[in-house]
Amino acid sequence: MAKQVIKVPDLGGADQVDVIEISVAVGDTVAEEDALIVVEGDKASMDVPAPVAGKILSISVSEGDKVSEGDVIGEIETDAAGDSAEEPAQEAEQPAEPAAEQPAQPAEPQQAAAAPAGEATEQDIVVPDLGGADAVDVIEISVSAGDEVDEGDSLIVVEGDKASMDVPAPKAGTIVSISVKDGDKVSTGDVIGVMKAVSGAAAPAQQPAAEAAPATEQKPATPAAEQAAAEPPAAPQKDQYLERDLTVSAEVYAGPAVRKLARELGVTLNKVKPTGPRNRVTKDDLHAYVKEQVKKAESGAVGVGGGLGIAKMPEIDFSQFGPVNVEPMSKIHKITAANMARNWLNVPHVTQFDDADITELEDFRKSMKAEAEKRGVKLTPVPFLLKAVAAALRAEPSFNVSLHNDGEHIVRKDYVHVGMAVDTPKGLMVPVIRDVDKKGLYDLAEEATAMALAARDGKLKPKDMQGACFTISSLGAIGGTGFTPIVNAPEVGILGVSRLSVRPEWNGTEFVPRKMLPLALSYDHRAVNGGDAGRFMTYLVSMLSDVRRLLL
Ligand code: CAO
Repeated sequence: MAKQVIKVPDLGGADQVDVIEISVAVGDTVAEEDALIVVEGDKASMDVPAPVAGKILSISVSEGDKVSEGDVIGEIETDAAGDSAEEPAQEAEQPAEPAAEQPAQPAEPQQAAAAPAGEATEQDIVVPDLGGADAVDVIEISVSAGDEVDEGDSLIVVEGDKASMDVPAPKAGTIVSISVKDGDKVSTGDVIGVMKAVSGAAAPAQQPAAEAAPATEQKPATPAAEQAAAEPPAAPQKDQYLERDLTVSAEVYAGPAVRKLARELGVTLNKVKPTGPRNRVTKDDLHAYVKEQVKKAESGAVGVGGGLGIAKMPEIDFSQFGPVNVEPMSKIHKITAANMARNWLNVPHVTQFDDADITELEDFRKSMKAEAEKRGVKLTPVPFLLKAVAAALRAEPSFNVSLHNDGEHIVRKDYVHVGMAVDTPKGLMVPVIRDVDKKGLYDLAEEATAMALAARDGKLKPKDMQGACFTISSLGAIGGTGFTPIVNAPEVGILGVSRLSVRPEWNGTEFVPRKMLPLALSYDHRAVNGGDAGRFMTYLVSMLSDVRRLLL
């Protein structure tokens, strides 16, 4: 065992950077390179990594302190034998960051030729010297085309494994274009956009080498934290982080370790309330946010800001009430359960009811039954329903849509594929009959029977159950006077069909017995409004009530 002091590594000559996060506590065991504290200069933040693996004996700085290269920030106990207790081991003074993680100042001299003061010249914006590293992540785009920027303003933020930094505007001017996006990878010298720079006496087009801070002038593996110190002070010094937090609420400031943890936890950083210096999100903020979400979910509390916050079902031992047998659910049953819950919770349902007078349709169907059987086809009401639904989807295309995932578009479909719910011993399956609007009654009858058989025999392929625009769920053969079906999203409508009954209907002079088919149309009220639903249902009923129109 040996004790070793931990010192702030090479900060590229910069002084007095802020300690913005303490990532470990006394007693913690850390691996070599684990983040111990996070420091931040004006334009970059970096982790100070553990120089060796070991146990943290002390941390002598606090959040908000200022530190410089060589400052002692704590002590670590290592397994290595023979190290002096007083002298820091070699590693403690080594530059902390591998080159890949230390984006530095622009190494590229500015490309534009010197121009008279005040004249605008277009120039490429290039990724500055990343210390030889390749492919760091673009994690933020801070400007867009047309924005006016001051020299040194952040244009994009890039992040390596342990440090993030702003890529600053090489000059004051106007952004013409930014050619990278969040998630792209960039390397030194990559062009990330074009700007119109305003040349002036104070900012010559060709920066002097000392100001450009080319890679060759830097100490090897210079940490990112204080790269900005080498920059010429352009616009009045301002706190970019604070300013951007106030103006662009979507932007979040956090150290690389916090960003990494947020990614691991699946937390969107801009939902977390920052409590760190300069409104930065700390690890504690992340933990507090996750704890709060878990608590909300468990208590069932519905937050003002949204979230379903559904209370968990209590665990019940049913055997205390009588004998029970616990069986595994089939795969289909589990998938159906998950889909139903998802659709029920996500889709604001409305169900509209009506009865179709199918007396004539039934007379026609019965008259055709024998002929159909000769052709090997069973003519039930389902093929007629398929045909009527297809006609209604063409006549009232407001139902032949899906909501786009981006929440800003509607997908209108120019095909008519209809799903048919089939009750099978293993659970509910919904095969899809394609191009229903182009098929005749016999074809539909044949296909519906074949699909129902395949479903019951477990022979449907995944593609047989994809692509429906609308679903029919017929419980007519089973019974019931009505039910409210759940929309099979991303479809926006489903027709529930119940058992027909013979009822006295008033024809204007007398009551006559009519065969009435109860229909229930559930729809997603985000995509379809009541008027559209009313028209769709009325059209559907008129088609089913007038078999001649249906067969046209
Ligand atoms: N009213 C009265 N009788 C009806 C009817 C209705 N609405 N619909 C069908 N029938 C009759 C048929 O005409 C047939 O009688 P005949 O043999 O005398 O002609 C009989 O009921 C049996 O029909 P079927 O079940 O063989 O065929 P189908 O075309 O009516 O239905 C299918 C096919 C696949 C839709 C059906 O078998 C099925 O699985 N339905 C259940 C769907 C379901 O589970 N929905 C709920 C989903 S949400 O949980």
